[in-house]
Amino acid sequence: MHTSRRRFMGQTVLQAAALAALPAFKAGAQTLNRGERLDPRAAAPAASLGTLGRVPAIVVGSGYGSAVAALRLAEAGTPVVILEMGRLWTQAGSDGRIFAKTLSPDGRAMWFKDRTEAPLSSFLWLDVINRKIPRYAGVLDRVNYPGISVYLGRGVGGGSVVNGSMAVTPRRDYFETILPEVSASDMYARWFPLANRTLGVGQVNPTWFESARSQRYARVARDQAHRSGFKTMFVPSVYDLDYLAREERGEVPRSALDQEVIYGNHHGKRSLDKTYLADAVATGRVSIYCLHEVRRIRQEPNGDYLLDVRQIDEHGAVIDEVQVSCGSLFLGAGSIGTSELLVRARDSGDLPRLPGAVGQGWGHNGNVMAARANHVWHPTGSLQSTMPLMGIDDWAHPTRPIFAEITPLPTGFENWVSMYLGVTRNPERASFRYNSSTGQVSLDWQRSQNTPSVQALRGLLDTINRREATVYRTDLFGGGRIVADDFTYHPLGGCLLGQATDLHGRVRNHPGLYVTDGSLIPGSVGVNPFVTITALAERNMHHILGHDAIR
Ligand code: FAE
Repeated sequence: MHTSRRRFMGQTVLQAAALAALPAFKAGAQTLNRGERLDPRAAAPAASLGTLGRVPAIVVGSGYGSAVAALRLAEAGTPVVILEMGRLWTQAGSDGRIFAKTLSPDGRAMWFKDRTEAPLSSFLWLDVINRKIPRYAGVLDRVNYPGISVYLGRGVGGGSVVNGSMAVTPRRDYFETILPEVSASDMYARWFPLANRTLGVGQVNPTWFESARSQRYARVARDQAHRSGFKTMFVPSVYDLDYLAREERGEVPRSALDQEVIYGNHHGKRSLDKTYLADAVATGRVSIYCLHEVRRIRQEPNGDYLLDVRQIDEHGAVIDEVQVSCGSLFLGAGSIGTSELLVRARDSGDLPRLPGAVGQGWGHNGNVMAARANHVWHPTGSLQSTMPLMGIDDWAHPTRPIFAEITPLPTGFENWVSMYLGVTRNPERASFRYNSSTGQVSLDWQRSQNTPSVQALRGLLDTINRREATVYRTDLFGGGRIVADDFTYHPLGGCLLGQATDLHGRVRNHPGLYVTDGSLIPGSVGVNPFVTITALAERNMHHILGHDAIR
């Protein structure tokens, strides 16, 4: 990818910000250095949030939707304040590492948990995966609702810091089904290409793929899929695939080949702090306040939005509670974060005119996982890249459409496992509900709503198992289960485009209030969602900046 000079400057500023103002993590220590807020001098004139009073534009969160909003606002000349509840992940702790080790995690791994909560809970039924950790503002969160758990990234860059880099543009016919009022011609001619370019999406070299040691697991599962009559495709990625090849040749420090992914990558990953956010910061108009959580949104008589913001240190101690107001408020806190903020605002009476559609239409993109045990003559390799590059495409199936990515199980030793993340077409939806006695917002998804997804993945893998005379692994997901249907990586919806908002993310009845993240997408996109979230945000921001006054 061509790294522009401006982007390089932005990346340097984000690095410098960390060195200047962020807490260091002390490896092995139960108590870590006391944190300070990210000094906004790194990106713009210094001022603590509480002294700002009123600003023109605030962006909540720093994931895909937020990063697009911040960049395009700043390019249009508007000073932007980003409020992000997580840390900036660019500074190494005393052990020389920015992120925790995957197999021996510490507090950096998870957002204020006493123990890690990894997607795989055991291996050979042994409780060897999750570890006790100190409570800390770590990079991965697992929000546990009664019927489903949702994995989220916490920190500057949101989900981009922890995700698997799979950067897939959805099938056009399915996109037209889920968002019929959005011009697919514009999306596919303009906004998807722009998103792919700015995110730095790349394609694997097929010749390298066929010979790479770290891709054996993918080739084994691909060949089995073909023998059962299924089609496969390469999965585009924002991981630097040249870097991956160099990792394999031993020329550079390993990251994808060092089991790194859900707790952060030290190298190779084009997370948003290296792309959109670096570009945004390089404009000189963007200030990022991290460890600042927006807790309440109200509207003032003059139409401005007033935010209650809690600043914490990285151990969770409250440093400050401040208020800041703005004329234009862009919510990019993700499907869960934005839906929670708006449902609470409406049902607590802070923003009572928010539409009834706020909090509706949530889905998990049909996410389910399962694994198969291969015969000894089909080893999957002791070296596995954490960044999936191959998927089984059975979306054309008449009754159980599925796109199943072949995912690694990088234990560092031969395990003969083929694992799959299924994205399925599940029509079930759920709603967010406010509990006035606790002030909490919950999600009413029921486990039984996963049935279409489980059936789709079973349909695919039962076929492969029959052909290969193999069986499922039942030792990985807890309780002897074949299919992991208790968590998702892809929360979508809650503030649907065209329902809770107009067709460009303007919240109904609330001039100056916008939604710019995955909560706009109605529960399903048929592939991994971040390219769609980014492209839709680009489209919406272009329209908004052309029509609305940002005051
Ligand atoms: P998101 O990226 O979640 O950003 C929201 C940000 O807002 C976060 O940084 C929050 O900390 C912050 N925030 C939330 N509430 C507040 C508040 N009240 N105040 C201040 N800040 C707040 O939102 N997708 C793919 O396309 N390909 C993949 O390979 C892939 N793998 C994944 C693997 C994992 C482990 C996970 C967790 C997700 C994965 N995803 C993947 C999903 C993808 O990361 C996700 O769809 C996007 O990150 C969602 O983007 P948003 O802009 O909606």
